Amino acid sequence: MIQFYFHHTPNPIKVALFLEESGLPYEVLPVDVFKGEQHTAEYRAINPNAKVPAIVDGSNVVFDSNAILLYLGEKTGQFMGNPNARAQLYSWLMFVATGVGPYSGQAVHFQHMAPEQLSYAINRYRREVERHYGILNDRLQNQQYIVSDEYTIVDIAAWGWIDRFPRVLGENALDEFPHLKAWYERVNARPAVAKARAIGKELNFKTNVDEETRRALFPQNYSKAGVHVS
Ligand SMILES: N[C@@H](CCC(=O)N[C@@H](CS)C(=O)NCC(=O)O)C(=O)O
Repeated sequence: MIQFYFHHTPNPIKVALFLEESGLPYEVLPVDVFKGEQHTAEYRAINPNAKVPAIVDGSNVVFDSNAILLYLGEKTGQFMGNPNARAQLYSWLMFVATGVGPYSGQAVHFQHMAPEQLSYAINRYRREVERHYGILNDRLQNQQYIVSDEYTIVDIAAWGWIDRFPRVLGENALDEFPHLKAWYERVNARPAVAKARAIGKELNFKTNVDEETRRALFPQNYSKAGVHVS
């Protein structure tokens, strides 16, 4: 049984989708990142980066959503696409892992979480996300999924963040990217998406952003350079 360290945020939901797609048995272990549970010594022994998701699969501990998707894809042989397209799968997975994900996260941060509206930062991250969306839109013009016509872990990884497009770029953002929008609707129609979305609905995660939450999510804003404050 896989232990799945979860919070209802974009990176864990990718892993939720894989687990639901694959049918692997798992149990959900909530980590309330708004309360700072990611910083406990027990959790940092599992994920030294103090973020969700992470999984424990027997003696294997895996952190980072994209590493987990690769690990589970290789473990099960599912959603890895055609072996002849492996170079493309790695390339697009890293494009999502290092581009779409972190830039979307920073766009959300500077628009919705930062104490000041810094137009340079907001513009920088929004424009980059728009550029990434444009690259995916072009890629999807003539094929159903990101690597090829086959649904893979790259679609699962991208879906976790594209699902947050209203908060990242605004309610109508996908209208400018019709092929990406069609892909998003195609992935959303998969039964596993509804199941992944339902995970943790019964969990009472903290939702309000107060001083405790700001300290939990942005500890570097409260520490001296190079000094960790837990
Ligand atoms: N590269 C990591 C990023 C993980 C990440 O940023 N997770 C967020 C939730 S989506 C988190 O744990 N936030 C709490 C925090 O930063 O303290 C991954 O893909 O797993």
